[in-house]
Amino acid sequence: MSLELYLDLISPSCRAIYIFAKMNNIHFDYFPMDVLQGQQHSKEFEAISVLRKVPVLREGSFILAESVAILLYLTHKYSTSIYWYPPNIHTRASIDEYMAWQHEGMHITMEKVLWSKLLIPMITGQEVPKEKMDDILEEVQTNLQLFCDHFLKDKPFITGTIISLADLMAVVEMMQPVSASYNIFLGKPKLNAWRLRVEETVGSRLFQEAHQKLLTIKKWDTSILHPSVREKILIMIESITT
Ligand SMILES: N[C@@H](CCC(=O)N[C@@H](CS)C(=O)NCC(=O)O)C(=O)O
Repeated sequence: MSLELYLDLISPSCRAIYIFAKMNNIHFDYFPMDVLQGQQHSKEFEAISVLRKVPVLREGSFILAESVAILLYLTHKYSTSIYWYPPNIHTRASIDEYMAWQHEGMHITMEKVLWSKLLIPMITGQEVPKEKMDDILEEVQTNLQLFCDHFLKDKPFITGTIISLADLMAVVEMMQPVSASYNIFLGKPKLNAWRLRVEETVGSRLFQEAHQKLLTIKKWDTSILHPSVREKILIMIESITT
């Protein structure tokens, strides 16, 4: 039974799964998706997942959404290296803790920078008002500080001396502002050293491959937006600017 992964590498959680599967030599059939073109709303994809979001895993009749669930499933099912999600109960709990925190503490915050600094101006031709931008960037700095103080501390990686699922999920999120020319690692030597360690462990080639679409998003042709995506964008603009 083949393993199918429906991913759009523009999405941080999809990049984490892509990198994880490649690093662990998990063979999968890759179904590249384009959420900015609304492919998640197609009849074919809706038949696979009514959630209409990526990532999605399909293995025969077994279908799984949600990146954390997918990563854990791959960890349990395939013989992945033990350090990704070690059996020690406290180490495992620390990884779970980060993965529970990251959706609000990291994903939403980092996504806001990508949208407000790059995508909204690209799509609407209008800059996000400076006060709103300042609020967003302040939230980013606060959450990065929380990440450093609570999760990373003075360790090379979140769980200690070796990479885990938590590091992988964190770094792909932090690349979102980078694609909007807001390098959150600048002026943060400890955080930057951690990022370089993660990138080196993943392998620069695979890291770049997984991030290529995101880092060239400036070339995206916004004149051909799917109507549902345009609608979502308006909701996003509203939530950022009001
Ligand atoms: N909590 C979900 C989030 C999934 C999600 O929001 N995916 C986004 C890409 S990052 C998506 O598919 N967006 C398309 C849409 O909302 O229409 C996970 O971690 O997998």
